Amino acid sequence: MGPPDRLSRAARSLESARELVVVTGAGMSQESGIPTFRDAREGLWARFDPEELATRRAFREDPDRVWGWYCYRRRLVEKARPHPGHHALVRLEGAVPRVTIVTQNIDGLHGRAGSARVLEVHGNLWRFRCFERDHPVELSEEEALPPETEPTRGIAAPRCPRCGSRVRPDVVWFGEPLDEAMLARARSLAGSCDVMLVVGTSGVVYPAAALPGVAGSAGATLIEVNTEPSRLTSQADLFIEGTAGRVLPGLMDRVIEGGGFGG
Ligand code: BV8
Repeated sequence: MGPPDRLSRAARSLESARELVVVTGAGMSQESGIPTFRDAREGLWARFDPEELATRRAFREDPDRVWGWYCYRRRLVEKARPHPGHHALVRLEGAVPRVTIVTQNIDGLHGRAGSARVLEVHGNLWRFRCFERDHPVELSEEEALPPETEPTRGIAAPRCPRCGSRVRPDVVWFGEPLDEAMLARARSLAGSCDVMLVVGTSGVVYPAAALPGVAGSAGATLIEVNTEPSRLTSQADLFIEGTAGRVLPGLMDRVIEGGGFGG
């Protein structure tokens, strides 16, 4: 009998886990048809440099361009469906006592798949607030998803009914702080989990990219699933090469075979 393969080794760790934290990035949504930020450097997305557009400055200078970019992304997300990898993470909740997903993604796919505990540390592009005063704003379907236009053409951002300032997506832009309470919760979970699964993230963007280090320093087992090594791979106890949509169901099958809840 050869050494247990990586999936089986990872399954053994998950079976004995009491608290699992799953950190996900854009690679988790890639098989749902949403381009990652790295892919975004090519093709159509080349004109949309997220680090340039996902900022207060870009919105202040050209709100219609930034609003149009988010409308385009909402249309992509609206057409997207959770894939077997998202559903495998939901199934994990039946095999590990406490599972929390800490996602950098703003597409809401983990929630749509049925994951019970999701921390959207960078917000959600289906929620809205106004630019000047952060008033929460409810939009109609028509305003949130205007008719298909050229993704590069600007779309006039709606106005806040309370103060008249432009409406923006309720997401964390570069240079903006994450929600303090949510970040504190994510850090606390990272420090107390016994296994952290890191899926589909390049580990470039902070402070989210520091979470695996918090977990590893606190003695958690770090398992990474990615199509290629990332900036976090050197910290991982186990690196499983492959896509989220294929590796996670395979991992879950082995955990079920192993008999579910840790002893
Ligand atoms: C802040 C929402 C401070 C918007 C996003 C050190 C400490 C703190 C901050 C910094 C720091 N150093 C630099 C900073 C500034 C900055 C930062 O980290 N910059 C980077 C570029 C160096 N951080 C910030 O600005 C943060 N704010 O710290 O504020 C502060 C404090 C007080 C007061 C004022 C300010 C805010 C960061 C959040 C920015 N918002 N998203 C939007 O989406 O429009 S970030 C956005 O980009 C994503 O959310 C995500 O976080 C990041 C993209 O990374 P990934 O998700 O990893 O995606 P990527 O494409 O890079 O990689 C995909 C991976 O998947 C790859 O590894 C690939 O191999 C793999 N893959 C592909 N396909 C698959 C796959 N894997 C599996 N299966 C597949 N099928």
